Amino acid sequence: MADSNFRICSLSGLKIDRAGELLIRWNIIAAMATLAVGGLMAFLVALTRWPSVHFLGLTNYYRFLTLHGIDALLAWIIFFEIGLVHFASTVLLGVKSYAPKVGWLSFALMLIGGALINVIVMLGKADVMFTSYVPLKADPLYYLGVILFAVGALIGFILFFVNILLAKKEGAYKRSLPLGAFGIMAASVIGILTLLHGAGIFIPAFLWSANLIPSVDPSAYRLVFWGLGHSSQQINVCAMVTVWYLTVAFVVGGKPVNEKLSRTAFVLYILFINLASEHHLLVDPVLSTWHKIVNTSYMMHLAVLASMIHAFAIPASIEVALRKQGHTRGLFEWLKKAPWGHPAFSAMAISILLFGFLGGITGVIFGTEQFAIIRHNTFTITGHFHGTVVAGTTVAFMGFTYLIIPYIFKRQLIWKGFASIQPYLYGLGVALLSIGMMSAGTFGVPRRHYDITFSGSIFNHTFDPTVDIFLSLMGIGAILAVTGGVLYILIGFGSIIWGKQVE
Ligand code: HEM
Ligand SMILES: [Cu+2]
Repeated sequence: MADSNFRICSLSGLKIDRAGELLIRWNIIAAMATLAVGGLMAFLVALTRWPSVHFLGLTNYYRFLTLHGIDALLAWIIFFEIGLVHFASTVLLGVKSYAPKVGWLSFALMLIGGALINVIVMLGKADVMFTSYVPLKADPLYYLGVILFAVGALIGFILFFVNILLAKKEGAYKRSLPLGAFGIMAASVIGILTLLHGAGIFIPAFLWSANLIPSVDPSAYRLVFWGLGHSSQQINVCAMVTVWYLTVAFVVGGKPVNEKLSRTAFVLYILFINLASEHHLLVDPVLSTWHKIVNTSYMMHLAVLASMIHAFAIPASIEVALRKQGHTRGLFEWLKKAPWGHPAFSAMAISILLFGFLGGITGVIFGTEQFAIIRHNTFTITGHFHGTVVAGTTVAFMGFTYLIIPYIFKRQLIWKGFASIQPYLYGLGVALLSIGMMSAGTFGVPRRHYDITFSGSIFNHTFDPTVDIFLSLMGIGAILAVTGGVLYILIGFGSIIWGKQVE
């Protein structure tokens, strides 16, 4: 292996392999492109849910909602995570990418699968939303697209293990992986389990839609689907928490205060999260109460414990690092002197705060059987997961993009002023969006319904007028968040194309 393929990054000191670097770049580029599409769809859907605007008609609403779920939740997040897989298993360890061709195969399958899904949905052949619950039926090519995308991602996660094992043989690390790579390892373990569930359910659905098998049992579909749908949220949490640790390390030089504890917390995610997937099925009459309670009232709390550990460990490591830099006056000088204008740092802090308060706490509440019964399928749940996967994961990934554009793309950020306000703008927008949705849901406003004023439907009653205030709050939040999202896309692509070259 020729060492000439490596370069040393002048900003971070990282030893970067050319082949690994290209894989990271293209996965991040694909992630940003799909977020742009997902964000546009979000805007149209949000304007429709805002009764005073009520933008789209029935068909387009469901079509664009399907695409929003697919592009934002599946494509943006997973492309970014595969970028992180390459980053953690090559750059963080200072080794080369051992099988770049396999990395490109994974990328190509994800790209083809993702494009296929987008085309089929836009053609109106799959208005089934990202959950595609049977017996809703889409064109076979839709399921094929999901399968191709999932197989690509599966190969990407498997490649992580190939890389770290060969790196160990080469002596890149001694006993255990550095924490950043350990977190992505946890994400990859969950990723592989998750995607196997995906195959377990999308292959039968594909065969059924191609008329090769007569039916798929709806309750079996729902159970196995959430083995994919929920567990993949834990890939997101692992990746997000890892990004928090990496950001603290790169921006303020912070080290975890108790590395063993942080590692244990990642292991808790692996052990318990899949079991906690049943919160999606708490109102499902098919499963027994015993089963549901063991999963969501016991297993879930062990996964939540892990998040609590990280939520205390990371701010503590920031405090220790900043105090070491001399910010020791009083209790909070370190907090005041933190680099709030650095978009990677502020995004990380906003992500921790909003994930904790909007996503985490609400998740524990609505994941208990009694509350799930009241809130299931209301807008409250949509508010909850925009608190986790948008205010948490998406904000963290946006911050990480700003961090690695200079390291990996060798470009300086353009529009530094806009970049430093972008996380605040997006975070504020998503917070209002999430709070507006959750509050409206409290009054019974359903999710996935394009017109709650529509009489003659099952909602043939008038909602409490307060609902209008909350849905307007959501709409205003959506406008702010979309503005922040557009800024992210412009700064991201603009920097990659026009940013000043880093030595
Ligand atoms: C500008 C940012 C965003 C806005 C304004 C927004 C807005 C919305 C709205 C209004 C809905 C409609 C729900 C309904 O009618 O039931 C929705 C659904 C959803 N959003 Fe977002 N969203 C944003 C970003 C994201 C991101 C980044 C993700 C994923 C990482 C995401 C994931 C989802 C999912 C999974 C659904 C559910 C789709 C379904 O029920 O089938 N959103 N969003
Ligand atoms: Cu879940």
